[in-house]
Amino acid sequence: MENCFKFALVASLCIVIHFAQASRCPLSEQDQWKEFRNSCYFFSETSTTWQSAKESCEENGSHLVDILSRGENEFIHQRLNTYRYSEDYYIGATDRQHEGYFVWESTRSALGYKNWNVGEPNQHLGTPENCAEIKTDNGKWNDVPCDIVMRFICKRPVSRE
Ligand SMILES: [Ca+2]
Ligand SMILES: [Ca+2]
Repeated sequence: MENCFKFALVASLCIVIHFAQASRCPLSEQDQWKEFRNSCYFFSETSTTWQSAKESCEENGSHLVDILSRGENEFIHQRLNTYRYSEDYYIGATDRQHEGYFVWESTRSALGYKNWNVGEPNQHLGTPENCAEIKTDNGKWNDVPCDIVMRFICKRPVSRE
């Protein structure tokens, strides 16, 4: 009986270690975290405003995603397609501070790589559009009102252990 207990203990320890090594991103019940090039990405299943999305990312030790390269944008676009979900997702770009001057919220740095949709950002019809989304259909970005409710993407570095 005692040996049996020891075996169970070792076996469960192995499983814990296996998962710790297999995943450098947080584990979650619905498996929303995905790894790409030393970063972890969280694809929300709930919808909210841009500000609330930002806070939700920060509670997870992450920030609203900043997209710094074409490869990164393609990774995100592909993931959105695998969800076969038509809603667009908030990203971390905003021109809340200076109209027409978009920065990544997490670093306050100007956008380097950009992937705006044709005619965007357009501050549509003069309505304040100070937050940005990535479109699920083509992976392009669009400025939208910050109080629209939609899904969102967070990003953080992978764990180093
Ligand atoms: Ca704007
Ligand atoms: Ca727009």
